Amino acid sequence: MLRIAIQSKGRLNEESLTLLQDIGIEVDAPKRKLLSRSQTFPIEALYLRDDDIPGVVAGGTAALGIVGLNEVEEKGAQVDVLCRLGFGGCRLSLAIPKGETYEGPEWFSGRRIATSYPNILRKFLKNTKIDAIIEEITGSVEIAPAVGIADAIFDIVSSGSTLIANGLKEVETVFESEAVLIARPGLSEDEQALVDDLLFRIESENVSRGKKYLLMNLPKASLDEAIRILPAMRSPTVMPLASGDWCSLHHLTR
Ligand code: PRT
Ligand code: ZN
Repeated sequence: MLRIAIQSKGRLNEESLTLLQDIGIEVDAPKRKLLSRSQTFPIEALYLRDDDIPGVVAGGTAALGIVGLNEVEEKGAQVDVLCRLGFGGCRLSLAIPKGETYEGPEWFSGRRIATSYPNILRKFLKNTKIDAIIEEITGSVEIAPAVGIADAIFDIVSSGSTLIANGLKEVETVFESEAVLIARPGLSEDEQALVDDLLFRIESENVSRGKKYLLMNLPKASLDEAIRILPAMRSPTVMPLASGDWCSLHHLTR
């Protein structure tokens, strides 16, 4: 039996559950219980705050977790990132008041930067040899410059509209993130077999997501033309029909 840590509420919760559902794994939503065993796969979901997921997986309480790569990086957790999941896309960026002139990272020298991601920021400042002051705050980071807590911020950006609404502009993208599946290193043979099954299902789901199954019966004489016209139809499946000069063409397409 595998235990998988999932965000209990927040931006990744719904899509994490949808992903599991899409690959045939039903678990109860976190409203009812914080630990929910699936009836369709030997797995149980453990619902947690996203900040706790990397540590719980690294520490072995859960074999797997679904969490933003930003959290894995920030916590420096010793986990294996098995695959990117294609949702929860965002970036960690530096932003400054929109009226400021920006010519490069030297702008940040001696300035105060508010963030909930001090470790990723510290690494960036070290690599760019910038000496700035990190003001660690846990929420409402975007408001920090306006209220005088900091000169700039380092925070998650997705559409960018929160920055604009707070009179800020994005000047450096430091880290690109999305939801990832993580695993505790050194899984047992049985656990690894289940994880391989899960990864196979996720991969199949990714391949088919957003695609359509095309089925077309047509005269054999028109087959070459159909393959030429139809999008990305490199190698369709062609099956004979009872009527000898007709065939059936099947293909997965976008
Ligand atoms: O309660 P818990 O601790 O579990 O949740 P949380 O509040 O810490 O995290 P949550 O649910 O907000 O986000 C979970 C994860 O979603 C993050 O760690 C990221 O990996 C991912 N993600 C994707 C985002 C965003 N997009 C995002 N836009 N996390 C936060 N935001 C914030 C951003 O900071 C900004 O304040 O949303 C706001 C709007 O962004 P714009 O740029 O679209 O305006
Ligand atoms: Zn959190």
